[in-house]
Amino acid sequence: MPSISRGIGNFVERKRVAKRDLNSRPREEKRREEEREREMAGPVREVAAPAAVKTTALNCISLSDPDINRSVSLLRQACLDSGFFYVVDHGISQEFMDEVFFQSKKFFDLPLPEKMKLLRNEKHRGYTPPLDELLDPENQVLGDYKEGYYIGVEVPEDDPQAEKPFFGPNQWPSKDILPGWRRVMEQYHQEALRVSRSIAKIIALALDLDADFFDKPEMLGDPIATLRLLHYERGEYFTNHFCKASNPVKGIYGCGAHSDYGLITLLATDDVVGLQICKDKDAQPQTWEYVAPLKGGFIVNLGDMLERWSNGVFRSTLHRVIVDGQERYSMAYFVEPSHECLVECLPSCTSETNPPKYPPVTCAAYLSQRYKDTHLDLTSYHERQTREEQT
Ligand SMILES: O=C(O)CCC(=O)C(=O)O
Ligand SMILES: [Fe+2]
Repeated sequence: MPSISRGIGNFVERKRVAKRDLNSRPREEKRREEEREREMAGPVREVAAPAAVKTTALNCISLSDPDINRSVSLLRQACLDSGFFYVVDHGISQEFMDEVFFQSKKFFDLPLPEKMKLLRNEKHRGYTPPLDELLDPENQVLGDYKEGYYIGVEVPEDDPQAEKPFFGPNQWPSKDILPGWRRVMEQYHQEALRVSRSIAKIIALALDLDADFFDKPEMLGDPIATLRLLHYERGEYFTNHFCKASNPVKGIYGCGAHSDYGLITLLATDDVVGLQICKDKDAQPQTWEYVAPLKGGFIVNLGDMLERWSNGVFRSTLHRVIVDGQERYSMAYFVEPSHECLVECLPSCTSETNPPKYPPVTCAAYLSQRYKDTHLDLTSYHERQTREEQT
């Protein structure tokens, strides 16, 4: 298992190893070869769903708690311990959360060719099919089995901001197919941003900064905030012999081990257990613990940018998803600052004896590299389409 990359330099280095492999044998080709091998070997044994899995205890922060000192202390402790905590009383109603999940399911229920019409574009908006992403190349054979849908900040085509990476118009399923879908997703995006800003205030206080530290224009003024709908299928994919149940021994995961890239992630899940965290990414062997779903609440985790800002005091935590034969839906809301934001060690997190551990990096440059390293090159889809059209 890789230890998590500490600077962008290390990250690039680790991924370069994976890239070399991809270059010598294109991933699409490797994928087919693996499929053939699997067919020959017969179905992969399904890992039985754990009857009663042991889950880790996480601190729970209520956003309506009038005692801000208690919230700050709970959050600080969580950030030092696991980098994961629950957030409740966030002001998004259970009915609305249910509606977002319902709409998400409706999209993933569409036939694959329909979803492929909305394949993610170079701005990272739209549909990501299974195996589009490879988060942990050292331990995964093909890629993540989840499928997803990216929805970012809606920026019209003619807005000068649309020239920036990650900004531009979203891709929306046609109203005839999914009426009301866009409205629900846009509302959820806005609500999740509001919740994120409230959490960022508590994080700032926990780092001995002013409460509005992350509210500055270059921080969460014009953030790169991305909603990603996720679906972990239970069944089979590509061929009848190809089982998608996670099997760590064989390098099959719903979502491979990784840490998120930005400030924080707000994760909403259905009630199917599957998320695992590794509190100490440097320990060998690594210990993985399940996180229990919390109906109506968010599971919040810290991203790599916060680890960099805080000079490693608040750590981004390695996590992954094991799908044990049950279909699962989740929604991740990734909160990243504005494009030009320089992520560098905060004055409150360094001293003469504790110099900055990471070089400063702009948000857009850092994110672009991370997306490039983990997602399939879009040209491989175009090549496949051309091949299919020719045959
Ligand atoms: O689906 C989940 O529970 C986690 C997804 C995740 O970690 C991610 O998309 O970054
Ligand atoms: Fe994640």
